[in-house]
Amino acid sequence: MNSSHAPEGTLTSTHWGTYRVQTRDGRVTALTGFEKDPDPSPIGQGIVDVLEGPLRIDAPMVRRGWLEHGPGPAGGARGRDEFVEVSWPRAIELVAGELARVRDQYGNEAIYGGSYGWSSAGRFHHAQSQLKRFLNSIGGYTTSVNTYSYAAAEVTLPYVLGDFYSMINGATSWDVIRERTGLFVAFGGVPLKNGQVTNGGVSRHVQRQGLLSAAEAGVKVVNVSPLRSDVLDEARMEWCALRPGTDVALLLAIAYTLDNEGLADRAFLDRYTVGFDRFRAYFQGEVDGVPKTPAWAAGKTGLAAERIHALAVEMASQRTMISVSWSLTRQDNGEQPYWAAIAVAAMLGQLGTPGGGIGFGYSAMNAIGDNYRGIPGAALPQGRNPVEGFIPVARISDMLLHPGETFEYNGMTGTYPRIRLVYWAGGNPFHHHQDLVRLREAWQRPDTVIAHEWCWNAHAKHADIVLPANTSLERNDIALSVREPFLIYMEQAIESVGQSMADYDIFTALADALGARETFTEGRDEAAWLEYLYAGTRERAATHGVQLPDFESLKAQGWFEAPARDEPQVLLKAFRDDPDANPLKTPSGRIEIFSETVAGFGYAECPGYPFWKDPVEWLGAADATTPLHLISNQPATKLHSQLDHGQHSRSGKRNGREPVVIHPDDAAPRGIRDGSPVRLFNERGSCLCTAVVSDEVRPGVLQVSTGAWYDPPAEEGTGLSCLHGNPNVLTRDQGTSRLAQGPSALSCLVDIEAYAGDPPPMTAFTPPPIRRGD
Ligand SMILES: Nc1nc2c(c(=O)[nH]1)N[C@H]1C(S)=C(S)[C@@H](COP(=O)(O)OP(=O)(O)OC[C@H]3O[C@@H](n4cnc5c(=O)[nH]c(N)nc54)[C@H](O)[C@@H]3O)O[C@H]1N2
Ligand SMILES: Nc1nc2c(c(=O)[nH]1)N[C@H]1C(S)=C(S)[C@@H](COP(=O)(O)OP(=O)(O)OC[C@H]3O[C@@H](n4cnc5c(=O)[nH]c(N)nc54)[C@H](O)[C@@H]3O)O[C@H]1N2
Ligand SMILES: [Mo]
Repeated sequence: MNSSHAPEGTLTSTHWGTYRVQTRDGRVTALTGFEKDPDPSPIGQGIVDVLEGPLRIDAPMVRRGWLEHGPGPAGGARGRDEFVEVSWPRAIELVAGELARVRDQYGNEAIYGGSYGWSSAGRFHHAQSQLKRFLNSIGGYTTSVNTYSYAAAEVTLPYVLGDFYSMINGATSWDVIRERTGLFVAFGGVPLKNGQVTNGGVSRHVQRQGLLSAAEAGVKVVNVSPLRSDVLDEARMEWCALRPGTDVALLLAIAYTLDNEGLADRAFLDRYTVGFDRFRAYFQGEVDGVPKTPAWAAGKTGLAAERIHALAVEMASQRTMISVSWSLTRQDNGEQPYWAAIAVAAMLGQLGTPGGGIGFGYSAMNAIGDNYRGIPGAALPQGRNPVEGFIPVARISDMLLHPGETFEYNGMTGTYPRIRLVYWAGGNPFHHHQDLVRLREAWQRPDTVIAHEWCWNAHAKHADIVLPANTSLERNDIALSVREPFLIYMEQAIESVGQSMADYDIFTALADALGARETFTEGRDEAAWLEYLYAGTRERAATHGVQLPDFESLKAQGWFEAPARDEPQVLLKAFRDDPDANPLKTPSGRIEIFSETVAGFGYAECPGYPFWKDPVEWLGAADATTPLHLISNQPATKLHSQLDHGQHSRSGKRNGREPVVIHPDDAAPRGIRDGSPVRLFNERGSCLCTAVVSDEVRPGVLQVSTGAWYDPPAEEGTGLSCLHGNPNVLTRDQGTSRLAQGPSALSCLVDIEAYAGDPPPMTAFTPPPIRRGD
């Protein structure tokens, strides 16, 4: 071995890539791409300039009003008060005391520990698992179910295809698409910006190469999206710029065309599906008197009827892969687009063939379509939660504002508990939730809000007690994702910044104070847990035919690469080969184009087959007050709100604010020019942005990436709810439907105007007022 060529720096893993950490004098100077990654993401570098500095939370902090008056509803002070620095022993005493008070007076269900969010990569220090394990060790908590990413699919696909996660992870490999696919119809595109990320840690970025090599091999890509940039121009792309939220209408008209022109594969439908005739009766107009013709769909989608007809015929004439982006589920009636796409794929009869059928979100993450034998890793055991109550994750404001009221979800009726204490570690509700003005009001209701954070974002600013967490550069960990080829030993690169601590050590101190230390730690420290989790991972890997090195060898090498699959992956191949031997996990074992179970729930908006209902907010309902549709999609320069304060994300802003992309036809009549400060608004809220005038959006559509740190003005009367450009002050806080109650952020109407005068200064990147040294 020639050690002079060994790469410099310890390895770290993040959701956006694996990097070598360069340090000098105990400080991080750069994150350079892992030598095994052909296409490293620049997002990683974003942490370097913010690891230390004014926005790093360097000590435990308590909101002054809480410290002086004790727990109780905050009446608007949460998010406005100053903070007081306290010592760690005092912070632990306050938090443990408050947990004990709430538990003893109101029971564990009064503690909300759903704590949704992505946190950082690393199996052991996964903040949400740490929190849940801790809360279970003291008697449990009210939890949340499903995700913000695709709740509607998580609930619906088990009824239609028997499962959702195996459908994502089982996506047909890019290699197969390159060789076998003729037409790739991408609803929501193949956005490479998103392929920078995989949850659990990316090691080798493959999306760019996957897409471009398919295009070079002759695969034609149709980008069905309001945004041209959802597919690289180089990728032989045809842009089909439909109105947002109308994919179901388009798919119904494709189904109608296939059926009426004798292009539907009846043999496939008979053998592999149930309920097609119920669906057929609907799209033929027998149920509501409205045949779902291309002309009908033209009125919904804004696409020409001829174009819709031609697309259907083109899809039936060759090997066609339908890709449906996850964004389609985060809208009003977000249960329906996947169901409709599955029905069309079934009519084409290509499910389970190499290069044909369906894929759930190519490039939604890096790992979709890769070709590795995933390593099924052991995770931190969370223990048992004796509290049975839960909420659908995006119903948090409803829960806080309407305790005791009922909600419908997936065929059952639940009751919102009365929450006294909210405990969050590893997520940012003031990033991810819709209608932040409403959330901010709801956030005043509990007695106490506790947050573990490492930076002064809106989530930290809206807590009563803020406990300073380490970043993953200040801890040892193991990263692996079942969807990625490398297992990484994440070696601590620097000492803890300020008084920050690992979430694990914070919870250990709290568990100790509450008499649960042994239950929480099982006598292990970080090193012992890593050995324990690695041993479990090694055992599991062996049962999957992957031999992992021993722990010391892994630490020495830094990484382990899982072998590629023997055969490239083809989604639903086993089912197609033999549906009797390999039935789906649906009641019938077949694809349920009509689901008796869902129909049995009696939800008018989900009759049990793919169904169109006009959304509440879409261009079909645009009027003089809200004429435009706002798309708030994933940001290219970061993951959600993480590292928004770092240099890389800031370099993507315009005049320091979040850009809004607007079509020239919408900009001109409003006197908006490229670079103009603008105000976006609707009845829920308003925010400042900087205009980027471009024809890469469809007319009538605005695009603002998510992730700009929420920045409510300190003063009343500015007419603004956010000074920075967080689109979630505009989005609607409404469940997708009663079936999944998922978030419906992408169904949102707004208006925009040029902002007259000097915009007020931003405060998102200023820490709150802090009183030190009491
Ligand atoms: N309008 C709109 N809204 C959306 C979406 C959309 O498309 N449009 N998308 C939704 C989707 S898909 C998602 S997944 C959500 C994402 O929402 P979140 O996952 O909540 O967003 P993040 O910004 O990743 O939040 C992670 C937080 O964890 C903190 N953190 C990082 N490492 C650690 C650690 O080690 N310990 C602790 N204690 N904290 C840590 C970070 O500082 C950050 O504040 O947003 C949703 N919101
Ligand atoms: N860089 C980066 N990558 C990420 C993330 C990130 O924050 N940053 N987040 C990760 C997470 S948590 C998730 S869940 C995935 C999400 O993956 P996606 O849901 O696929 O991501 P989005 O960017 O929200 O949406 C993809 C595209 O869908 C288009 N679109 C929006 N509405 C409609 C519609 O009604 N119809 C059609 N046909 N198209 C529409 C938008 O133009 C958008 O660019 O991304 C992951 N990858
Ligand atoms: Mo997500």
